[in-house]
Amino acid sequence: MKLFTFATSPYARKVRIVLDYKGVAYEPIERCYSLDRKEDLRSTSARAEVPVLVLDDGRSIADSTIISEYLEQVYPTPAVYPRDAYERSRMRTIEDLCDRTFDAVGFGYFLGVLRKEAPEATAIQDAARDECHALMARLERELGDRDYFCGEISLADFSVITHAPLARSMKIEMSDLPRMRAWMDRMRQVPAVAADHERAAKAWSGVHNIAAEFEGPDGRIHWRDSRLEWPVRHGFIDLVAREFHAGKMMFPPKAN
Ligand SMILES: N[C@@H](CCC(=O)N[C@@H](CS)C(=O)NCC(=O)O)C(=O)O
Repeated sequence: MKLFTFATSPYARKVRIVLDYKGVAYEPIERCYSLDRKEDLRSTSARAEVPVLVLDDGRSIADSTIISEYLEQVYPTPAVYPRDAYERSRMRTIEDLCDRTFDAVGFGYFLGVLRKEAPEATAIQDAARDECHALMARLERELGDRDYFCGEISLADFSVITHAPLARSMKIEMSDLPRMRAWMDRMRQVPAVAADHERAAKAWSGVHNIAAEFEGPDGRIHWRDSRLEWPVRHGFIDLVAREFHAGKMMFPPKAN
């Protein structure tokens, strides 16, 4: 199997952790359509996003949640879905919180870093920091006194671990989050998570210019669904409008 992946993408990282945790062999292919405009990813994925899993017979599956569900069915052991139905729904809720909200908070934060000359630059970073802290507090409550979010280790843990370290990058005070701090240390002991951490840290250490990580050859940035909702919800609609009118936004291709 092949996996179209990108070292700093939380969605691609989640799927790589699942593959590694289950011991499934695959060939990783680094792609990011907005940055490299390579047609092989574009022709495999309707939304031109990573991750995409390409099976040995050429069929492909896009979207981290859908790929994880496929992997769980085809490679059931070790399981990454809880057996209990309610815990499984909690797992999906936590994954969704990461995919929709945590991801958008990180995107908003880095947009503020990238557009440092914009009048809203400080305010958007502050709003992201506030919401990141609120998300970490929510996860602290979800964790409770468990070792892992849903009892046994699951996709919920693999989703959160690709986002939670952002709190440290944003210099968020974590003294009121003792369970999350202990959980992060616990997760780093899992070999598939440690391998992911190493790959992501190596990729971020090579990022000397945040623009290179965001802007494609024509200066456009990939936007979609919740990444658009977040700055509008926080009142940064003028910043979004300026990006739009300056032709700096690109969206997933229209359905065909
Ligand atoms: N719902 C998708 C979201 C995937 C996604 O947004 N991937 C981003 C990377 S973090 C991407 O490929 N963006 C396209 C681009 O930047 O060209 C999933 O869960 O896999």
